[in-house]
Amino acid sequence: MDKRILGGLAAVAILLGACSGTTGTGGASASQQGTAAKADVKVGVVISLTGVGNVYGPTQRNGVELAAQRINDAGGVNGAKIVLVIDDDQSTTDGGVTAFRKQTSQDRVVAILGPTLSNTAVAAHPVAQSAQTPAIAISNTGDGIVGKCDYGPCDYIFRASLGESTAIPQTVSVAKSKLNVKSVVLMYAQDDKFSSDGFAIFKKNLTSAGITIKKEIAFSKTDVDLSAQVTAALAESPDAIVDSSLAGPAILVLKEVNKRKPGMLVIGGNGFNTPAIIASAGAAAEGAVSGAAWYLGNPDPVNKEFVAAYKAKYNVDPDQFAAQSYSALYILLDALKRTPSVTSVLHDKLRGQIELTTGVKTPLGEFSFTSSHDVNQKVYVVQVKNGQFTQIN
Ligand code: 1QQ
Repeated sequence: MDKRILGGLAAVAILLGACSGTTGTGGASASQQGTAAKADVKVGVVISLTGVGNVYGPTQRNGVELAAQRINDAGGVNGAKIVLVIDDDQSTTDGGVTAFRKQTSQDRVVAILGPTLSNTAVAAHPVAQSAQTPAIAISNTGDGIVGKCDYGPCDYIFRASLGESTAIPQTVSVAKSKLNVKSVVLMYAQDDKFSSDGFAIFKKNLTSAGITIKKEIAFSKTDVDLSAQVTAALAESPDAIVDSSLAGPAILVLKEVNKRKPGMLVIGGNGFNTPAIIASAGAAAEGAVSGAAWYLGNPDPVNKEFVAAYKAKYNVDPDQFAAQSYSALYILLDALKRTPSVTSVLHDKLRGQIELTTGVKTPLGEFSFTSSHDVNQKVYVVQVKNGQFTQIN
């Protein structure tokens, strides 16, 4: 056995002692045995604090830090403190891979929450998979994130974020039945996995709903001017414009549409579910529709309590991304508490316990995973009304 593996097993043994409350053996030093303070439980968080995803990462950090604080105040993981290791994935595949490598091999975290974008996840998750470290996707809504993954086995990967293949059919159904949409122009960023997956899912569902797609218009996630594309879309006189993109392009589309045809319905995907859209596009965001995993006004007591705690700490309302990262740490906590004291590899046992998650109370609702490690939850179709995401389904 090489030194790295031995070192890793020693760390695992210390951690198992810490998690289970039993006396450590083997690699545990005297100070970590008996009644001495339990070793910290390191949890990795890899999120977009810079780059095109930087409207999502900062509230993810707020959400997970609030959860860690509250969990530790309530006794942590059976008495052991959770310590977050937060790294910026820079919204890039390289940034995500680097952060996942660091956290699995250097920090030796028990699990990783993240990365922020689907585009990054399909590059970074294989790192967690080969290190046999569970990863929970907190905002990856594209296809192939869990279950069947293009890169090979992904049985260490879980998803606590509502996928577009579940959300978009509901959005399309509301567009047809409540908003009377009969024709659309479908716009999308072709160089971002989330955006192009969303495009394909919208296309399939619009077609099967009998809604005419008058034109498809591709652009780049880094475009800074979409006036020509929006002009071309409006020339088709559709009932609505569908835009599958991250927040940056979505804000451009909303502003251009509002300039040329105020009141025109714009429908989007998860990229729209940030208040940054409303803050940046202002009145141009009014009426925008998207499928969401969460909304602020959900009167469920667990959600109300979360919203109040978040507001007390940060002096601003949470968003869906904060709710998802907060929920994911509680889901992980539940599994960590149940991870038994054993002498085999902790990560494997932890993965098994994450699979058994059931009825964890979170702001997303009572949480469990499907057999393919996907989220099992309600879809909220929301519309921006008076500057607030309001449920319309
Ligand atoms: C993804 C997303 C983004 C829009 C938000 C983080 O859902 O990349 O999958």
